[in-house]
Amino acid sequence: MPTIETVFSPALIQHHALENRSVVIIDVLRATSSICYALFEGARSLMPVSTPEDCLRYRTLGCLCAAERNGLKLDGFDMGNSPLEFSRDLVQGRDIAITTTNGTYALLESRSANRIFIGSFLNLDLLAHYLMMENQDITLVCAGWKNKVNLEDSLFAGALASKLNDFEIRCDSTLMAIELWENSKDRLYEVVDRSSHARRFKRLGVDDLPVCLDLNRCPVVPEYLGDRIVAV
Ligand code: 3SL
Repeated sequence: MPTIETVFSPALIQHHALENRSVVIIDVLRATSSICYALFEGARSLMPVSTPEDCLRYRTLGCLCAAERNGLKLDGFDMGNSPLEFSRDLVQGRDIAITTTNGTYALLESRSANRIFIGSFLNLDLLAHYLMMENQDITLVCAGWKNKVNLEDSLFAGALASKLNDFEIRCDSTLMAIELWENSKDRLYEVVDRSSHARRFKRLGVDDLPVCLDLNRCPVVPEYLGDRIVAV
């Protein structure tokens, strides 16, 4: 029976062996939601990179460049990190270099994994179905906020884990995530709206909770292959 583990923060990755496992990167608000949205809207690929400087280098290759730090779009980039910025008319057929505060960081920190997938509420059911078919050991990596645990990524880890019935749960963090999900799933918006990142959004005038919590809006399975994320 394959196993499932949950890592609540990128700071904890060092305590987990990711080799021979599939990883799901989770940054509900908003990087992994934006990646699912962009691929569903027809983007060809997304290249996660560490720094805004690295990101801009891709412009000479004809890529769109997306950069966010501390919740804000950086000046001089085509888009920040709101899913709604990745509209079909802008992204269809395009490659997009992207750097974000936590989501792309968590992904790049997980590169020792055998395979890396992208999870969000936008692709929950299809991703769960795909992972069941693949039947590999899985580690759910929550991006959190600057190495701190956050509510929305932990919730999503619980939502996904609760659908993976054929997996053996080996760690308390997965049990905790499932408990959280079971206690919150009937009032998802209300629970996430109390999170620190939702409060940060309110301060910044960002209104992306509705799109990021829109269950199964974007049925895609994004996988990081080589240096880019594509829909498989
Ligand atoms: O940290 C990240 O990767 C972002 O998702 C943060 S934000 O939602 O764009 O503020």
